[in-house]
Amino acid sequence: MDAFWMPFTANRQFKKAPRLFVGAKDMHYTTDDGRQVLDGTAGLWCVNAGHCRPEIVQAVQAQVAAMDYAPAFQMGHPGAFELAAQLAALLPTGMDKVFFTNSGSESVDTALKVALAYHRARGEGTRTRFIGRERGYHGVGFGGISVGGIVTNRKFFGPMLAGVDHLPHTHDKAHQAFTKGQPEWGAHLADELERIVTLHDASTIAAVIVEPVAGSTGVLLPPKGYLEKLRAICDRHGILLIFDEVITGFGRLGAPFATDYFGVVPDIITAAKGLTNATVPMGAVFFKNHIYDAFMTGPENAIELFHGYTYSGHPLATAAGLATLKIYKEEGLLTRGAELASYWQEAAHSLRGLPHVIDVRNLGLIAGIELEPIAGKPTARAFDAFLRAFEKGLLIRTTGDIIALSPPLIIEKSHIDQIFGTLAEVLRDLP
Ligand code: PXG
Repeated sequence: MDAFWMPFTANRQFKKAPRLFVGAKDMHYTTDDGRQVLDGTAGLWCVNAGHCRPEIVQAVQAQVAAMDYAPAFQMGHPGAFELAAQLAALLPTGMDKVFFTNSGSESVDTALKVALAYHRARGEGTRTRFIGRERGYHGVGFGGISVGGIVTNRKFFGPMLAGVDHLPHTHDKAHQAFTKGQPEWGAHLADELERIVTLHDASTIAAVIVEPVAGSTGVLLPPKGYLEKLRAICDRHGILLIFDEVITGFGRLGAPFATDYFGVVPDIITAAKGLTNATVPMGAVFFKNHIYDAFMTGPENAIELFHGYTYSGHPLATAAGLATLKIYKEEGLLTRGAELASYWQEAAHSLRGLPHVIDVRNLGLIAGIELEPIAGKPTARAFDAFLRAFEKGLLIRTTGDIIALSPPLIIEKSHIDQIFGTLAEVLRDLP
């Protein structure tokens, strides 16, 4: 156990009592001691079509046998063009340009870099600031932690990107606790962007980046009208709006993307996770056409964007992506969440009134259950709940003292009953 330095994990605690998965199928994991564990989190918000789908497995197997790798720079392979075209068809009108990365963190860095270069290409090179949001999570690259707003992800890592400012987060239990769906209260928090613009001047600001629904930080929902206001303020000041849809993309809210769900169209969308059903690592950034077009000037033999990864559009990832999109389409998974959302909502809110529960929030197939922290021991109570749920055959995810749930989109009502039934038992037993 010693050699592997595990990510975002209490290494010493884990290695004393390891929890290992060795198999997965549809809604379940198999542990190394042969137990079935219901996946309440789609892995880490990513296995949207359920585990080990044969069509995806076969597509990856066929691709690795036919061509393992093709150079990503100055060469191509058909799968990357085909996947980009199919993604463009899923995206809002006028957003047809797709850049491939290998993770959400890389997608965020790509989006931020393109935002800077875009303004520069248009002769507005003074636009170098980014505006993120408190409690935002945009991965772990230096760009992502700079615009992110989770203190533990930032404080150890020096000064980060210069010139970043943050909006306030939108969560306020006094006004919003136990709201079903989007809170009524809080749209005015978007007006803080206007204040920040006045402080720095619009001519210095490149882009605003937010998660339409903040996931990692404990399921924080946008108040009604909030995203619309951000869009309007960005438009007024020529600022690009980036939606980080690494979690909300690919059906999580019951619509293909959060932009569809909320009816607010950003200039750039970052994605990863559900893109390949997590079978092969892959991220993507989607751009409105005018952003791409701004780069397509100068001599035709000149490289337009000095950015990219060895594995941008990797053949195994594109094969997995194409097979995944086919399943999403054939099984209607990108809108399935809408059919189950009200059942999911009522099941989640049935936990209200159980010991330690101080808030329940939900949207699409996401739920957050916030527990009262043990005095002086933040995160301990939720982690205890995580261990107890795992013992009872349920995988949940905790962040701080918040339980986050985001099951595969193939979930059935009986699984929903099992998730919240098990959680109710866990909460009743929790000290
Ligand atoms: N943006 C958002 C909105 C994310 O949620 C990333 C970027 C970074 O993606 P990569 O692929 O670089 O990890 C994420 C990742 C959790 C959890 O349990 C969430 C993420 C990753 C791991 C755990 O909340 N989100």
